Amino acid sequence: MSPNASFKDLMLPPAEAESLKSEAAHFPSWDLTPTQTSDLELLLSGAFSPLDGFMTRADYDPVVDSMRLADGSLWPLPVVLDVTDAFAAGIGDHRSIVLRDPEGVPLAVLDVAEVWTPDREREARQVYGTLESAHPGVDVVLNRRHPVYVGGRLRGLSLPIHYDFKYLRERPDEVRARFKKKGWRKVVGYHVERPMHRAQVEVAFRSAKTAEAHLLLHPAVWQTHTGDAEHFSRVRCYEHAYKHFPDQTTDLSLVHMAPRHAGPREALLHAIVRRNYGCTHFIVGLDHASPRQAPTETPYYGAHDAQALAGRHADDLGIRIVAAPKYVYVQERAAFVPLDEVRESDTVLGISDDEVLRRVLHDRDIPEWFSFPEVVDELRRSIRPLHRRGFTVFFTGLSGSGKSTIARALVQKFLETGDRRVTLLDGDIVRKNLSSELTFSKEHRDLNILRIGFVAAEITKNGGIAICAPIAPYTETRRQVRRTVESSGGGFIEVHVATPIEVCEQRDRKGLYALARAGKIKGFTGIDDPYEAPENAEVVIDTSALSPDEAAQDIILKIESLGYISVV
Ligand code: PPS
Repeated sequence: MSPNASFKDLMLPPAEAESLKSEAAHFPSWDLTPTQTSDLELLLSGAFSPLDGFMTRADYDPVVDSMRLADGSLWPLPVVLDVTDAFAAGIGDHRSIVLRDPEGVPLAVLDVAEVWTPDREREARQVYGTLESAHPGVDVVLNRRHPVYVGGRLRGLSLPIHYDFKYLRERPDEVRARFKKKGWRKVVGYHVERPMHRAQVEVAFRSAKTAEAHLLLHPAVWQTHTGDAEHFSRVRCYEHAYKHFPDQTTDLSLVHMAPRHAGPREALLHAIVRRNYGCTHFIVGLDHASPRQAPTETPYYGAHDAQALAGRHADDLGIRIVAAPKYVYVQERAAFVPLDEVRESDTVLGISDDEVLRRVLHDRDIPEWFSFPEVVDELRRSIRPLHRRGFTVFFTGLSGSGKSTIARALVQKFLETGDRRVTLLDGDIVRKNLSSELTFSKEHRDLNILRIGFVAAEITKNGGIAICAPIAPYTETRRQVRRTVESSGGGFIEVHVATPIEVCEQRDRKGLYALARAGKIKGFTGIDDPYEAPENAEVVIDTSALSPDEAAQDIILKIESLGYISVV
């Protein structure tokens, strides 16, 4: 495949798609994850052209090591279909599998060329330059992907269906056709995945002017869950920002593309996608696609790395790179100015994305020099301040550690203030109702905790307080619950009730430790079953030193310090 290979989508003509659909009913069927659905859409629509399917090792290995496909053309990141061991084993002699969306609609047939177990550590190290799980891209590769990859060509049956902002979602061939119709021969693409304020508008507008090109504002969108309010708000912000551009020379369109957090390599991918959408130029800013390291907020990659890498591959990309400087606001000039044009006497003002969010969350002022009033109103309308959001207090600790007692005290205290609905999901109560058929095997304990997490996330999403008090002995499962709750838009406060086992055993309120010691209960947590203590719990409590009332007060203080309880 040559870098300038002509653009091609992977959709079958309708009649062929219909007949393949009936045949596919007998193929092994894989339900795509949201990220896989997003990749599939980019592959089928031709946005990932020249790729013609999910990668086999022949492409994957050189892409991971040196950003080249098997034929030597430039491709910066793996595009893989990860599946479970069980599914991989079930493929057996089948030569094709069918890929479905969450509702079971068949979207494509993958003609299987290879099934293999990748070295995901190598992938993370080569692609992201680190093995730190705190890096969000590394976390996906190491902890969230299934262990087996399936590679092969795709035959597209139907593109994923979106019900939101249909008028802004376009395939590459549609955008190309519009450029042609309008006579736009030079178009600079602008990738954006955060709300656009005045500085981003300056970057896009001035870059287009520098390149003497038309401008395609091309935000990448994805939804973390159904009803993700931030997604809708972000797109409405783009619509507001778009009105500030000259409409004769600027277009707005959305591309469904989940972030990969891969910094410089991802900048190349963003450029290739825009090439396939018909752009001739692409804007690469400082810190392009670079995730930030907590708690310092410093980017993982060098500020100029993405521009430098894109510059080195300019001939291979098939699209010209416009390296955009950072624009800052200079108070004396009441204007945005490239950072390298700032004089020593200038007063430079800036507000980081995190600071904007903090101000919205805490109902604080956002000045007009920074953003457009409509954009700020939109953010305020859709991002609820923390003190009006829901949250989950998740207790974890040994049996008899005091979780339930403190949880009950906390419920009473929240009910006293009465500003949010409170639901208690106590270990014992859940076991009697939601999880009555489950045992205490690792698998069933995990299932139990994930169910609690699911219910807690729903309560939190709707502005309530969920108080959970299971043993929850496994770190990874607790982490999954945290992710589910946090992605529902609310807070997650983990409370480790770290009462020593000797104290729990001495109390032995239910007589279970005695039974476990006598071997009458097998697999009892802390006796002959593991408890993995949390390392980063928001609150740690030892009830041998604190009364339930004091413990509940400590938790309330922590929740207050996080902003979920406020004087405003
Ligand atoms: S888990 O591991 O999170 O799914 O456990 P959980 O749902 O919280 O249930 C814990 C309560 O079940 C009782 N029980 C046991 N606990 C631990 N191990 C074994 N094998 C076991 N068998 C029964 C015990 O009363 C726990 O209640 P608490 O309130 O924690 O004392």
